[in-house]
Amino acid sequence: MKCNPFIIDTRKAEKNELGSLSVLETSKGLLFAVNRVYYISGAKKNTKRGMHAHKELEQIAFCPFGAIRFLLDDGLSKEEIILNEPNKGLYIGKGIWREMVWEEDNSVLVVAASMLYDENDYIRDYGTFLSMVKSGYWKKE
Ligand code: T46
Repeated sequence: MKCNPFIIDTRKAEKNELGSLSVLETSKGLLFAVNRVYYISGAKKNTKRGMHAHKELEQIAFCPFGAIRFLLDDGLSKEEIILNEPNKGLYIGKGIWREMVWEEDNSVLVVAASMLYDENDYIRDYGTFLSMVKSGYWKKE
């Protein structure tokens, strides 16, 4: 079953003049076993990325520096979420079409992912995504 995206608050283990240390641990906010971490840096304001959904992949996205707007679409309804706080994560499960827009130069996107990179898990055509939603692809579990 797919699940709508939602914000996860990381635990602040430290906040003082040395900075802020935020953490997610297994069974305390980290919702799946992490098999891959990737990050995107050096993107300019108004950069657009994403434009795809995943068949099975679950992810938690963080923006520890800057601001990134997520356009999220489950095929029936759409929502926008801005990540701009280092202590917030955004859970994005399977079957969610996502687009990301860089709101500030050099905003950093860090992602913890449940699976290794697999191009076969991507749905990069919006029409195909909508057909899969309509056919109940994510309801058959
Ligand atoms: C997602 C959003 C939030 C790899 O070789 N290994 C990897 O782990 C990843 C993530 C990408 N790549 C290659 C595949 C493409 O040739 O890097 C290139 C750019 O990937 P893509 O166009 O999919 O990047 P984004 O920013 O559109 O999407 C990425 C993730 O791919 C995707 O899973 O949910 O960030």
